[in-house]
Amino acid sequence: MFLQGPVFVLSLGLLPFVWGHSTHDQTPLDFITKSGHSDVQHGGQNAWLEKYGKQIDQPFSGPLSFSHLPYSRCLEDTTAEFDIALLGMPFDTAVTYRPGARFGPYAIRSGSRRQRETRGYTLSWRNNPYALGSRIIDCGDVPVSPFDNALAVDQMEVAYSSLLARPVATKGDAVGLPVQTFAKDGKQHPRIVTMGGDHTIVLPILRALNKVYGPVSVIHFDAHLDTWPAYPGTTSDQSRVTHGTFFYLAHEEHLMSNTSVHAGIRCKLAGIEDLDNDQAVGFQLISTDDIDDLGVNEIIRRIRERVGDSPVYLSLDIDVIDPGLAPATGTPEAGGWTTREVKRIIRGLAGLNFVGADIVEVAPAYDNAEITGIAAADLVHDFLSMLLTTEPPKVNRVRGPLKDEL
Ligand SMILES: [Mn+2]
Repeated sequence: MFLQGPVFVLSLGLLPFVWGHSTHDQTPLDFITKSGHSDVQHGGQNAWLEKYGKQIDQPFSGPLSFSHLPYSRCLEDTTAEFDIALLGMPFDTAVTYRPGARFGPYAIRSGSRRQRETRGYTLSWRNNPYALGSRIIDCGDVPVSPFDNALAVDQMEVAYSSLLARPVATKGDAVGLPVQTFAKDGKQHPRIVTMGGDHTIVLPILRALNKVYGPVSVIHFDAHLDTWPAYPGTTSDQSRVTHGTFFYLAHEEHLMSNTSVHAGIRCKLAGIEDLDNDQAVGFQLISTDDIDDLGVNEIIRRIRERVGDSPVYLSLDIDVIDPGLAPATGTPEAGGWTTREVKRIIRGLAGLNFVGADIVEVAPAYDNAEITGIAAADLVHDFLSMLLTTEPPKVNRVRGPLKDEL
């Protein structure tokens, strides 16, 4: 045996103490049992089930999926059925400043813990996106390489393409959605709400969407243009692929139609020539200050007019929101929109021909009290209502009982 002479003797010497200590530890349990705090007659293997019922997940407990939704590793589980998939892309190795957005999917899921399917009705939308007949599940995260960006970008494209190619769980006309599709194959395809990840993830997403839909318009909420051709000092093809250049590359590859729009821009520029380049890439620009001069409704009108009836992809960089309200991001810019303003604009976009959406650049290492993760999770809830309704909700004037409204 492995017990050697001196050790064995020492162990025997300790035995009475260990035994006595152990017996003493049982005493509190015996006391609880006898005094009725623990139910002895329900001591069998189903004691919990018989006495308390289901093992429910509370807001602060249970495994982590977005809003406690059904979770499936959809890339390997080809039987998973969905109309909308939540998908994490934990990629952050193409940033120009703070890294950390690889933890974004985790932070958004964590920020969603007080949300759930059975409590998803909002006054602002007047609906619960989980109760509209479409199947929404969390498809987990794409296993992206943190060591090789070319490999990671390919992994994200292949993953996105795989899920786009799955059949929808529910036909659109069964849940009041348009049956018209912009897909080249004439079929309805699932829609994916991607949780980033740094903004580079949009390049493989647009590549995947292009194969199914052709070029799409992009509605881009961001403090930054992300249309720059390259960063100073760039010396290789791979180093052109960054979270500030992916739209330029997408334009080079003809992945976008020339009808895209930025909203919330306020970053510093090299000069006016950046805006000339931005226009050439295909974007109109709504600045952060425009919300004061134009108002929310005019911003909504301009976005809708710009993208029209084209297939639309929505990409939201959390840094569009003021860093006071969403500090956990890679390249914060002071003086942004409030979370409430962004949510109101998003409500005004319902009914456009959305083929997918994302929220990116959540980097929770820089967060305080989960403020950014909670804001991002709430915006994802808005995305779901936006994707599943055919027009913006009417102006909200709910006060007390709804009788007057009905
Ligand atoms: Mn940005």
